Amino acid sequence: MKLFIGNKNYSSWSLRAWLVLEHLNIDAQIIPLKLFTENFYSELSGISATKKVPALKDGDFNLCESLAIAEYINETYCNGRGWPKENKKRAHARALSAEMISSFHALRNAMPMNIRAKRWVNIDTAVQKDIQRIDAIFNLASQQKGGYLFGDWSIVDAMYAPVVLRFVTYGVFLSPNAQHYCEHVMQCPILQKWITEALKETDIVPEDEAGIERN
Ligand SMILES: N[C@@H](CCC(=O)N[C@@H](CS)C(=O)NCC(=O)O)C(=O)O
Repeated sequence: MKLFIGNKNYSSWSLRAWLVLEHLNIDAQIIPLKLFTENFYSELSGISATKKVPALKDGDFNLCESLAIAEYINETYCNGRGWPKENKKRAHARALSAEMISSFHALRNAMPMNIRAKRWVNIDTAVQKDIQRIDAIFNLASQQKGGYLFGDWSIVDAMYAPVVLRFVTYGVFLSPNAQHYCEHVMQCPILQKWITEALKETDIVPEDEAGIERN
């Protein structure tokens, strides 16, 4: 199996799919591609219908879209252990994952994932609204044992991990419980492995460079 990903510093959707494979212990060859280059689009031709990453190749089966990749891995190789066991928690985790895909455009536009940067950006009303909603979601972890949104790690935590990284990059202030969730996510050795590799990258994607430097 092969997973095509973008630059680790910038590619939030790639990170989500990669985290799912790593947390669920699924072996795959990782193919790194440099975002927006000619080679990126030619490598993805015939593999990713959207010409975007992440893209999965499993034998002759090709799949794009991070959440679909997570579901495919979960069903095909993990016997469902990627989601919470309890059906209402599982439904809630799926709803929050769908919300991640469909929402938070203001936050995502204002604060692109940029792991190696430390910046300030203008937080307007729309971005503040997104932060407040995500803060409420992150508070869910405080009602569970295990540190993740539904206790043990599940796919929904992969969906929100890039947001945690954005909050670190842009120094966003959160409620104590939401901050505690972020710290728990940041301590995960799997995420730290991605961060370490992201910090070694030197390519710059100008459209994902936002804000002014902070200490
Ligand atoms: N909804 C898609 C989004 C994928 C996406 O936007 N990927 C970006 C990189 S993070 C990409 O490949 N961009 C290349 C392009 O837009 O040409 C998913 O969940 O996988």
